[in-house]
Order: sequence, then C-alpha cells, then structure tokens
Amino acid sequence: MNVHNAELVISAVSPAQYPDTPLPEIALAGRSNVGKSSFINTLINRKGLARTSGKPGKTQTLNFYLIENALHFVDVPGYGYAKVSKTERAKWGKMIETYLTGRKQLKAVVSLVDMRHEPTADDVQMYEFLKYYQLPVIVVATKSDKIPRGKWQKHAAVIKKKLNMDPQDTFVIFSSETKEGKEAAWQAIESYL
Ligand SMILES: Nc1nc2c(ncn2[C@@H]2O[C@H](COP(=O)(O)OP(=O)(O)OP(=O)(O)O)[C@@H](O)[C@H]2O)c(=O)[nH]1
Ligand SMILES: [Mg+2]
Repeated sequence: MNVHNAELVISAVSPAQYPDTPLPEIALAGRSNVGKSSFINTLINRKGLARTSGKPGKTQTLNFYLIENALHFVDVPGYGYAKVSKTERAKWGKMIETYLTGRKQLKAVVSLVDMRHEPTADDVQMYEFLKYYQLPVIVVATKSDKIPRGKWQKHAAVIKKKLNMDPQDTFVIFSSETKEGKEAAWQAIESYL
C-alpha cells in the first residue's frame, strides 16, 4: 500500500472510545522500545506521526491510526518495562486483553521482537496468548540494521524456534532505519484485510 493519508484518530483506554467503524484493524504488539511506533511510521512514510522515543513506555494508550480510509493501525503500549508499578501493569494487561480478545475488527497482530536477541519470556507469552485466541500473527524482527546480513538467517531461526512459531504465520526481517522488509510487511498485512 502506498500511503498518502494517515492520522491519529483517538488514544483510547476503553472500548467505548474505540472508533465506531467496521474498518479492519492491525494491532502492533511488542516489548517497550522494540520499535512498534517506528514500524508504523516506516509503513506510512511519516517520520513522526506515531510517537517514538528513546524512553521506554512512551505509548500508554491504544492509539488508533486511520490509514488511507482503509484500515486502522492500533499502536499498543509495550510490555516488559521494568519501572512500572504492579497496579499499572495490571491495568495495562486488562486494557490489552479487552482489546485483543474482544475486537471484531481486529484482523491480525504484528508481533515485534528485537532481532538481536532471543525472544524474552514476555515475547513468548504474548505470542502464545495471540495463538490461544486464534489471531493471525505477523512476526516482525526489528532492528536488522544492527546485525550483519550474513547472520540474519541464524537469528531468524532462533526467533522462530523460541516462539515455536506457527508455520501459517508470516515472518518478516525488518528495519525502520534501512526500510528493509517494508514491502514484505505490507504484503502480509494486506493479505489479512
Ligand atoms: N537501529 C534501529 N533503531 C530502531 C529501529 N526501530 C526503532 N528503533 C529505535 O528504538 C527506539 C524505540 O523505538 P519506538 O518505535 O519508540 O519503540 P516502541 O516499541 O514504540 O516503544 P514504546 O512505545 O515505549 O512501547 C527509538 O530510539 C527508535 O529510533 C530499527 O529498525 N533500527
Ligand atoms: Mg511506541
């Protein structure tokens, strides 16, 4: 998809605030700082529409971005950020679970993992959660610009194995720095719309 129009529609914390439209939605899940907001910006050719930051935990709400009047990207707050209180974490869990398990418009989840490292226990748990609810997942390995190309396949194999990845799900090697995987990611997303 070649995107010319994209806008933040709403930052929501509860279902009453979700946009009241039948448009398909693609959610972005992943650890804090993995590159979810950067992924959105790359796919829509915009530097700073989705807020990014060196500070983890920047995205705290479900941010709905309307893309070409055709779909919504839903930027989900990252998990695995240590400096968050138990109460905050429980609130986060409830908000995410409510959205991921109850939203009819949700067609697939882009699950982002840092390509440099083996997926964390949180990453595995998120993937298993999505599979339990039978959601199609596109696994996106971010920050590939930080790994030499010759090691990509090895890192990819480690990630797929650790996640016990469903062969029906798509795997994309990605970088918001080099735009590696942008077309492959769009192709996977469009297959679910
Ligand atoms: N080198 C490199 N840096 C990246 C890439 N993607 C994101 N970053 C950097 O990683 C940091 C976090 O990126 P964000 O897109 O804000 O991450 P996020 O997952 O939205 O983080 P939260 O909103 O806190 O959950 C920023 O400093 C980005 O510039 C990438 O592909 N390559
Ligand atoms: Mg973010």
